[in-house]
Amino acid sequence: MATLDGQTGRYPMLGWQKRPKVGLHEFVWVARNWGEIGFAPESEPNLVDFSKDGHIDIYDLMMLGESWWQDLPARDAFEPDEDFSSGQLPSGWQAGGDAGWLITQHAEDYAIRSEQIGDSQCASITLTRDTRFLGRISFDYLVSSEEGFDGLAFVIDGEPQAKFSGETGWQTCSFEFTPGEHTFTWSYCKDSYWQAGNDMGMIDNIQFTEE
Ligand SMILES: [Ca+2]
Ligand SMILES: [Ca+2]
Repeated sequence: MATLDGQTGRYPMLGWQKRPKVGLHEFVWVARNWGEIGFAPESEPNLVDFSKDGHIDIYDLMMLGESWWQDLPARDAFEPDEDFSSGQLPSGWQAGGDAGWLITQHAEDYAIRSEQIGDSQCASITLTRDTRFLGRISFDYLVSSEEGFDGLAFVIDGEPQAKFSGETGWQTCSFEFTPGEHTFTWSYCKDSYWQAGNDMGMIDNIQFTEE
């Protein structure tokens, strides 16, 4: 079996350069047929991994193998599609409403948080994704707000999916979507009076998986 490229810290890659995100069944097929596919150690190394661009490389296969070993669902081994680890708001995220969202640090990690807003205002951020599969979006959120009155709403294509309010601590949630283009919006909104806690919402680790 090929080994990791220790000099660059990058990983060799297996084909499918121009494909959209590869489904789990294809991923499993490649893993099962690993020995027959062939692998050129001198081939172009690739920085990005399966969860980010649909390419399957040896690192992804190692993670898949680990997940099998632990008898866990394979997708638990995937990395998030967006974890804000660059420390900058990634392109494609559109601010809206009365204010937007900003990169913020929590512990030794980056996430995004709603900008400070006044009463009766909303800070919103939207991500658009064209997906070719029936899927599920999951993300981590933290809300610190006046419970029941101010909070974070998650909306898909204008349809509210959930509202989180009060002191939530970090939680994870997930929602289904159909194939096609969708807008995913996170809005921290306040009613006309009062505030509590840190008065904001945070999100992190956005992940798209095929159902
Ligand atoms: Ca993060
Ligand atoms: Ca309020």
